[in-house]
Amino acid sequence: MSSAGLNIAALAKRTGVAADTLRKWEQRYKILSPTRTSGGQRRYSEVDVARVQWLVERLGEGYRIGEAATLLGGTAGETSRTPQEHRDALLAAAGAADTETVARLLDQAFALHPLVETLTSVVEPLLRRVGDEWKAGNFTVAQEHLVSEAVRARIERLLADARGGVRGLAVLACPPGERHDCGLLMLAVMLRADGWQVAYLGADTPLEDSFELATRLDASVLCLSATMPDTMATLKDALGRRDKFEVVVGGTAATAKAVESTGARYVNSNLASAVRELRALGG
Ligand code: B12
Repeated sequence: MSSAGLNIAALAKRTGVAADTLRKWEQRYKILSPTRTSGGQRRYSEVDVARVQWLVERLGEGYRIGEAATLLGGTAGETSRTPQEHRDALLAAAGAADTETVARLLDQAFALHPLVETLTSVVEPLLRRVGDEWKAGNFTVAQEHLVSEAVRARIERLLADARGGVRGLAVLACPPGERHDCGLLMLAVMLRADGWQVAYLGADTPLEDSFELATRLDASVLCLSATMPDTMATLKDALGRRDKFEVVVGGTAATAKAVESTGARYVNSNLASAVRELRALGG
């Protein structure tokens, strides 16, 4: 922080929160971390400004101050976490099997960073690191489940926030035998945020059922996700039919060559560009 910093009156002016209220928040919830001048006067930093502004936004959404302060983390300094720092803190909490901290850090990451950034810079690398740690024998299956279930629960909450469908309808499913659905769930949330109506069917869904539902709902697109090589083998045998909607395949086991040989469309796995490509298809 610059040695100058803001005094309480300046902080109040910047944030629109009365100085008395700021003092109360500081004492009761420990959400600010002022430094002191040589004369003992408090000086607030830009991080403090950001923390107060963040709290004001939460209050506007209907949170009570105590709840919002808890979400913020209580200990001053946490809001300055970058997405990478959030990811590392989450990995450490998973390593310690600390479910409460995993849930709180996830809430915080989604509250503080833009959606696409939280998904691509916090959640996705976190899940991949967890997979690496599991493969290396450093994480148990229980620790891996702890993270993937917490992530699913948090993202499902986002999906439940209904938005009006200004674009088309997308059906999303994992083919039979494919249980990895976190990536597809992320795509579903991004599509919903982009204005699509979304029918999310999730893991291990019979292909016939996905096609039938997409037809019945008059969907613009059916998105299928393949993580395991076996899933791509299943798809190779089952696609290649003509439907009124586009069939799009993505995921780590999907390659452009393999997907296009089935007659379906390959869409690159990067979330932001996938949303743009899908928009062009029928959004
Ligand atoms: C969580 C997890 C599980 C969970 C899944 C829970 C769930 N509901 O998803 C459970 C416990 C069920 C599981 C089981 C297994 N798993 Co697992 N798992 C993982 C882990 C740790 C994370 C997966 C994940 O969510 N990744 C993050 C997401 C965001 O990435 P993503 O899926 O690729 O999605 C992104 C893109 O690909 C894209 N995308 C995805 N789908 C689509 C679709 C479309 C249309 C588009 C446009 C884009 C798109 O969007 C996302 C964002 O960019 C990975 C590690 C890793 N490196 O991923 C291992 C991993 C995938 N698993 C693995 C294995 C081996 C297994 C098991 C065989 C283990 C076992 N012996 O039982 C089983 C198989 C289960 C099955 N039949 O499917 C291996 C796969 C190796 C391989 N390629 O063959 C991995 C890589 C672990 C490792 N390092 O070895 N697993």
